[in-house]
Amino acid sequence: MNLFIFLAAFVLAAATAAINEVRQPSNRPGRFLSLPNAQKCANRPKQFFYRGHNYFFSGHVPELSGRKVDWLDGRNVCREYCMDLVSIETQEENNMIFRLIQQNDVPYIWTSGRLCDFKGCENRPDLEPKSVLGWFWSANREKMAPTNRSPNGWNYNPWSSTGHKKQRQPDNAEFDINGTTESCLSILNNVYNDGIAWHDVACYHEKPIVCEDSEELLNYVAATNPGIRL
Ligand SMILES: [Ca+2]
Ligand SMILES: [Ca+2]
Repeated sequence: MNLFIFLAAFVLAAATAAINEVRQPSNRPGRFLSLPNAQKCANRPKQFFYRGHNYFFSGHVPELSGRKVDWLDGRNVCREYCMDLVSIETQEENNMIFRLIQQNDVPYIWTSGRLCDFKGCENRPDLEPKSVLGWFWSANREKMAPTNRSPNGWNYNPWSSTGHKKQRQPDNAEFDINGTTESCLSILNNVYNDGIAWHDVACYHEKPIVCEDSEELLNYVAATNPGIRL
């Protein structure tokens, strides 16, 4: 029982922290992160597997194919399956996702990448300048490498060297057009004649998604559903 209370409090705290990420002026009001659905977690699509995590591309799941969602809805679709939008910590994982996009001619996908520009990110000199040091993976709240160089252990920088303004990404280009910040990380397939590459994009755009197992949500569902097979 104590474990349950601890886990419930933990998940609630994590959800509350994450809600701040989505309270953007351009977002619809009153939107929250979804909690996992134990049945969906047990039957989640397992399209491929890497370092202990299952993944799937929404275009390959009958009930999701053809569906495009904004960034928060993308997180929530994944979270109901005890997953989250993909977070890309290694070059090998990135190559795997790039290959998926290339082989299936996918125009773009959402990742869990997010700019720390919401409540709770203020007065953090370690996140400045935001365009270089302010990015993290929402799925596990892990900080990203500086955007202006190759991450440690990688031999290329996954951020595109061009975009709408013909500048390196992230460029926050949409802000100049309509005042919307480009706070979410999408992988675009040659949209700017730049191959498959990372771009900062405004979070309201609707895209297909790649989901990756969330250890936090799987552990929570395992602890609250004795005997469940995940
Ligand atoms: Ca990952
Ligand atoms: Ca951009």
